[in-house]
Amino acid sequence: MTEIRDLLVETRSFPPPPAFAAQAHINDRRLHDAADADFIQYWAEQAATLRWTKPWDRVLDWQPPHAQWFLGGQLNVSANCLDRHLDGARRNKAAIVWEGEPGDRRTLTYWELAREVRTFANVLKGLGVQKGDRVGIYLPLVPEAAIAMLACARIGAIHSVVFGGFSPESLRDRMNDAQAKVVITADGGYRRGQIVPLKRNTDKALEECPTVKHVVVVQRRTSGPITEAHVDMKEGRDHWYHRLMQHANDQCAPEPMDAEDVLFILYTSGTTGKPKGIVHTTGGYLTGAASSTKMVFDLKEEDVFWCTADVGWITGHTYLVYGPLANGATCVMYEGAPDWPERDRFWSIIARHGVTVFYTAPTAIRAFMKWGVEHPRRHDLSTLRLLGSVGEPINPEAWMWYQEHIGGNRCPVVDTWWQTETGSIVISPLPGLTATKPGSATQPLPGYSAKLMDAQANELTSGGGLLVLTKPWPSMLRTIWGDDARYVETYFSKWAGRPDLYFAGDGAKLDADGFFWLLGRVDDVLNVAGHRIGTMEVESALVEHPAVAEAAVVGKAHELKGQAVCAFVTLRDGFHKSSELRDDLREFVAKKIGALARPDDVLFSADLPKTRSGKIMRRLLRDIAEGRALGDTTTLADPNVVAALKEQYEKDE
Ligand code: 6R9
Repeated sequence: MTEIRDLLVETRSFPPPPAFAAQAHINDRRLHDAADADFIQYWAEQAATLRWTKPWDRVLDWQPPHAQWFLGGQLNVSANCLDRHLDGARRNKAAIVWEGEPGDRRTLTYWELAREVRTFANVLKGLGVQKGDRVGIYLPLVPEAAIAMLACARIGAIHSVVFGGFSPESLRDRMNDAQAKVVITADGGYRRGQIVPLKRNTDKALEECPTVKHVVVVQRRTSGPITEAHVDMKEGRDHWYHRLMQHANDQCAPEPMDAEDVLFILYTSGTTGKPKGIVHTTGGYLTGAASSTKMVFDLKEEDVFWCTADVGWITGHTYLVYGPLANGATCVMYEGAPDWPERDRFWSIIARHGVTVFYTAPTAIRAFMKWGVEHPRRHDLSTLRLLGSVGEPINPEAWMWYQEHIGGNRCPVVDTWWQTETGSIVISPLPGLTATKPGSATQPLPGYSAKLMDAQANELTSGGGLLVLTKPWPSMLRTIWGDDARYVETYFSKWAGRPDLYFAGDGAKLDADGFFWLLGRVDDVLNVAGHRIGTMEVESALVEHPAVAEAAVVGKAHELKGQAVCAFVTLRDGFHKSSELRDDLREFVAKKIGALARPDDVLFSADLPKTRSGKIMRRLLRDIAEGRALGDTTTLADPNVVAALKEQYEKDE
């Protein structure tokens, strides 16, 4: 069990500002009461806010651990996110307000976005993409990322977005697992003034992706195209996006999709080296995305919503694309880093576009705190009315800073707990109703039953335990792509004989008001700057290096990133520790997985602490990495190993 933080120190509570509550969509408990009385009926009402082309026959079919929602119903996600808004005044409303890192800008109205999506849908059809085929998306955060996702949805193709910061090998593995037919990429993207060579990475990945037949390349133009120098177009396989778009028809009727047809696969880290392809379907996912966006962000017609996540993560899927567009909102999209060209970039974006609702991650908030209040102070942030946080537990002091210096003490702060697997927000304040406490995600949204349990499936009403969802929900993952046994094993086998209990992998505490305080992962998954990284993934990368015999990776508390990757390695005979080798190993991991997995520390050791059955004791390695007194070492095969390691670590620091 994760260590239990002392909560008694945190007694601050902030009721919704009366003016906010008065105008909020939700300011009483009626929806909670309705959901508690009949959660099936509640979800049916939420789903009914979408446009269905055929009504469902049955709301829920629950054969634990497999759920199907809105069976028999048909709808199309792109029609819900676009066509629905084209009849009235919304057709001329900005759907996406985009800024590139170098300062280039583009705004797409709903009308324009819909037309781009239909045209690109025809481009995909022209490349032979059919309903059910998988399409990889490996793009910088440009409007074409949303266009590509929605175009797939329009024709019933399944998209799998891969974060542009991932390596060629990560892309290769995901495309092979998904058996993708087409990959959509760009010549490059911008990050901290540098060009990310996405097409070159794609070329490298595709050397070993036999199923991929076509590549569509978006030209990322700024003052001049990135292109020529960076891009090698392979005849017959590679096509420029803008050329294909010139020749494609702009009419494309939305494919009627069954509620349970797959909408997308998104890969996420787990406790083994192989990422899991999380499968989300059409009707349930959109129901969760649309309803939670409206409730949690109190979304109104005139809002300007900015979710800072990249589309490569679930937060970008649900709260940058599908949730806001299903609600007909205006979304801000920004390609680059928060400190480029200066540390006030985010605040200048908020002022420039009049952002009203802002959703970001604790790791960013901690960096803003460190950079100082002079940066936000230089800008007019008075349009903001609501702030959100997601990705990891937010430290109470970061929460307070966010509320005061960004929200001007007038904006409620919603700390939203959820996962790639849950598809949409599960535990969060409702900003017009819930009295927030800094550091607590508060309580489940209506229709969700989050509980705390011990290892024997006893429900706990206070103290620390494991976070469990005891009832199915529409936007839940349906399976792991190609590996249903792993789905059952990972999420529904924690408690023997209880395949109905979803194990989230997080530890939590409940306070006297029944509020949840998330404590972090209880499995071998790290959370580095809000990104999930499996310790096994990093270990597997390390042992591929010729110098490495064995590797153990643990997380180490980090001021800005929450956790940093810390690697312990033993070397093969003939190799010796050196600072060059340490740097080489750090870069090796960055190249294999992506820069976000680069270890902060690499410690060379003659041996790793193991139990008598041969399991590496990561708990002890964590103690060492975080400079704590060693916990219980009695189960170790050789207690001297860990003592020597600790001494060495302290010397190296
Ligand atoms: C949405 C997202 C999921 C894991 C999750 C938990 C952590 C996310 C959190 C939070 C505390 C919050 N997490 N939000 N922990 N408070 N508000 O981040 O999805 O990338 O799949 O990560 O992130 O540990 O299990 P994903």
